[in-house]
Amino acid sequence: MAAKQTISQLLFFSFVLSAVLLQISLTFAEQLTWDDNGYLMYCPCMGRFGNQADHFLGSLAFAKMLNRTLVVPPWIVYRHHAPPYTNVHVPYSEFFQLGALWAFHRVVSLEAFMQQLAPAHWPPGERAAYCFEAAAQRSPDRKSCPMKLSLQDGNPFGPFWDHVGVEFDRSVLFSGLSFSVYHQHHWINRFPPGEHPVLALPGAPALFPVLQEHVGLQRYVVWSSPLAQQGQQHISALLDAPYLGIHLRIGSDWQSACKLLQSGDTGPLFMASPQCVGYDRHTALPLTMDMCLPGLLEIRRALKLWVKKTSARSIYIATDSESHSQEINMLFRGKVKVVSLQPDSAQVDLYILSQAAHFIGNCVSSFSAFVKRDRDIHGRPSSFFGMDVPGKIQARDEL
Ligand code: GFB
Repeated sequence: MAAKQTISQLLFFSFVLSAVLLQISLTFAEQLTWDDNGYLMYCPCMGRFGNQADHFLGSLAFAKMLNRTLVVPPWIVYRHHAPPYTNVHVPYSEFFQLGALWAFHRVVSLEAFMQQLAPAHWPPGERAAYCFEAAAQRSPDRKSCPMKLSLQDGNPFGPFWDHVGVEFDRSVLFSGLSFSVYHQHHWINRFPPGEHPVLALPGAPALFPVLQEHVGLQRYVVWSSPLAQQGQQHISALLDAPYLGIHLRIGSDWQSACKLLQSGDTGPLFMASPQCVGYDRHTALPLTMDMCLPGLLEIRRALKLWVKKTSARSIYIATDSESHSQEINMLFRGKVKVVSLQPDSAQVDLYILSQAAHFIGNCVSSFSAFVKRDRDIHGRPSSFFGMDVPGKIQARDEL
């Protein structure tokens, strides 16, 4: 009888709690009011997750610099190898907490903006696209921003704006501006929010790789609870602590990219490499082939070193290609548990790597760079293949 009463009390409390939470979320949704300081909107149309994340940090800084609310885009996930065999637009909040960004600057998700604000404040007929004059040269009339480009090469631009039902009505071209703080006042004077409420850009207003002064913004990119829960479940079920996390970026596209390094066509600053060689071209450490495309010899060497140093009991392998689990298993003769989940969602790999006792990443990969930044924020150590002691890069947050 008493147990029955406790259960019904629990059910009642959980019902009340759900009602309160629902009310809070409805109130929050209703509270979305127009920001007279204007909005900044862009398509994360370059590269995959790591590239998009680098661009996101720069765009967040740019929105703050212009004092405009950032319209946070969904992540573009390219699912061309598996169902649904097309681009998937994943809301920011599926992977990370939108609310955590507020500690730095005002944000709204693109989805909420379109649902709640656009109908009254950015209706069809009043949607201007903004781009560099040089970019407009790519459009047939050379006067329009190539927001969707042509049907043949329109991916991911067309599908992105189509996904939120946006057609652009006119274009505003500019030149002689950059996204750096040097042009802050030029932007503000050229585009006052009263006349230009929504600055919609074809790409991120940011550089790749992320600038050194924006690396620290990673602290506002906080895992969503469902994603973290999912990752934690895998960690508890599969891995014995302490575990080592490694990122093997060795697939065919990467092999082609690293060939450029081998042929001497790049300097040490190549894609995400400033994260380990330094940001200054003049003082950058050398970038070796082992750092870009580690062979089995280097993978074995680094693993032996770090398993010993950290007394690791498991190794988690995240990879875009083969995991080399068998070879790694043989190396430790079964004394260290070797796990490679190869999950459907790359973010599960990122999360598991972010929680490891030690992480060995790929210096040139922005996928690894995301993990490294996340770990730095939490004081967790990382190294790279081909570089056991990374150059000291200060994660400055000067904003
Ligand atoms: O993240 P990303 O920009 O990093 O692109 P890079 C690599 C993508 O490959 C990831 C998959 O977003 C994932 O979808 N991937 C790579 C992985 N490593 C792993 C892994 O360990 N686990 C899982 N689950 N997936 C750049 C690209 O890649 O490489 C550029 O963004 C270009 O477009 C260049 O292709 C050559 O910086 O490594």
